[in-house]
Amino acid sequence: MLRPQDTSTRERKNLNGLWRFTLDQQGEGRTAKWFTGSLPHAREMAVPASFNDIAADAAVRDYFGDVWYQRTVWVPRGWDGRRIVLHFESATHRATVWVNDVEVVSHEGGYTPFEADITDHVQAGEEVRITVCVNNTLSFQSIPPGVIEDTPAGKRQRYWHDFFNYAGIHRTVWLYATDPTHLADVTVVTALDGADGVVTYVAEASGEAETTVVLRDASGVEVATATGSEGALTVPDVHKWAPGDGYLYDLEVRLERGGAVLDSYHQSVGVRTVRVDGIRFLINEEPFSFTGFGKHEDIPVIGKGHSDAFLLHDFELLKWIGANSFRTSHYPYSEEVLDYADRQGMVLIDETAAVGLNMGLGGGIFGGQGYKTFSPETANDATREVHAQAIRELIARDKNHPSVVLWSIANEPESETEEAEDYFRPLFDVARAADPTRPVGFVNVMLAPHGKCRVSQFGDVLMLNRYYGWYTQTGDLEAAELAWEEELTAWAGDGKPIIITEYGADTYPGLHSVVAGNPWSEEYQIEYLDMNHRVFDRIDAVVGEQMWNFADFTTTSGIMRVGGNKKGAFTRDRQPKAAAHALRRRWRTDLRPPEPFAVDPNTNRE
Ligand code: BDP
Repeated sequence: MLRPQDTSTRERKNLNGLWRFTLDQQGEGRTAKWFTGSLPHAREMAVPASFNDIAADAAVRDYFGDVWYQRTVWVPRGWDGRRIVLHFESATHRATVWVNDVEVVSHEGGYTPFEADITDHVQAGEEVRITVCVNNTLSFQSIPPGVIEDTPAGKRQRYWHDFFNYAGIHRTVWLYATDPTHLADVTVVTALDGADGVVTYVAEASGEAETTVVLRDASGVEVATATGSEGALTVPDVHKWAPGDGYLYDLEVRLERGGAVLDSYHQSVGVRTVRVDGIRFLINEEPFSFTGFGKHEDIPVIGKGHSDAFLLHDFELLKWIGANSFRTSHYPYSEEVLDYADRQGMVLIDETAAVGLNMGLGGGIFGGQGYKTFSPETANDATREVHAQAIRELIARDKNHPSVVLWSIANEPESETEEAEDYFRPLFDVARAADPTRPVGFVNVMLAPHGKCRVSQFGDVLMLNRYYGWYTQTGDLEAAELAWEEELTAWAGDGKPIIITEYGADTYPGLHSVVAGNPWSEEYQIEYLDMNHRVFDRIDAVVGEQMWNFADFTTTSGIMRVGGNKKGAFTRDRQPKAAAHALRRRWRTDLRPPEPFAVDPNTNRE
């Protein structure tokens, strides 16, 4: 599926704005066919946005089940004879769409795009009604998983991931038009050959036509051309895409018939290579060391709705602090984020929404979960198929982004059991079949330490989340340092690159402590980070540190959380905690004072 764009042959109409909206508390909308007319009891709702925090109403915020969105749109008069497509960049966690009375598409998974060819159901120059039933209920067969429990107070949605289950239409909705003969997909893979770049492309078309490709550099100068639906282009003396240098070429792919251009699509291309070599992670054959964060899409009022302003501001802060990378924890982010990361030379670990597949977490002294993670009744073969599809859709969507250097197929799943090994083995194959060019891994949890984890054997890279000094050895950083170094040394023995994908301490902004070892204080967050950094610096296999989290974020409420997760280097409204300045001093090599001259006490005496 191609991302909608305006070109000489394509035209888009943005459907964002205020839609009619209603909760379907009785679950009656489908049987009552709400799509056949104006939605009952509708209020207005912003698109894109999570619906949860818009209303000042707990019944809306904590709602699970079907919600309905509806609007009308005029199909442009000039689109007669064109192929007309309705495209959703995402709807969380699943949706069914009707155009007038006709169901046109259903999609499972809250963070990847889907679309429907609606040519047969609309007329150019006429108005149509679009109705979307979005459902945010989590089950053991959804990614991420959850469960609805019957309690004396009624049904409750429960899930095992540590962020609020925001839902709705989170990203842009498009109506777009192409020629009936159109490009259906474009794939590019890049390589380096000495000073030259090689861009291999495959273009899929919907019908018979000649394919021509033109590669232009960033100033628009043509550097290579080819014909045919697949081929390779050589870029003499290539300007590589590299961390901090988001140089992009533009590949125009054209479908032509009898001299007429039927379709033209522009695919940006960053020429770079990625490879794991022993304990090193190589970008363009040079060792790369990740600095940065696990992030969230989480913004006041709009929740997981995409915001261009926050996108730009977050990247400014990432640059300010010296982050060269982040992980799209714990789901595929908006495509705007990926495009911008490409242009900014930001390096991404791209993650599926498989988070919370671990009943061992959240149990402990607060009561067991009462579920087994993997069993015929819980996460089972059907779950794995949904998970496999989530991996395929992530890779299909993001395969052409040079910023993406590593796929993360899950965050902190159960990985110490035989069932986990059986569940995950084929999923690594799914990822590698979908993209043979990038390393694949998953993020390991503290409950499956070295020697116990049975899934890390499948990864090209080890990604570890550890909270020594926070969830264990709380406040005792000396003990934490010893335990952490011991475990990390064992992992280093596996001979793979290690990226610390989470390490962090909840910190209440403004809480201070003059004595060391005082959790929740701004000082403790810095002491905690310093301890971690000492350990990382002693282990050669550690090629990355991504602190948890970039900013404070919203979670379900509970005694472990104070108005959300407070492990941010920045507050939720993006003000720096003291730790942000400390990270900046470590990561911004350009701000470090020059090393003092080594003075030989014997020769330098006056
Ligand atoms: C890890 C999870 C992350 C949590 C974090 C925490 O990967 O989603 O928010 O710990 O506890 O378990 O802060």
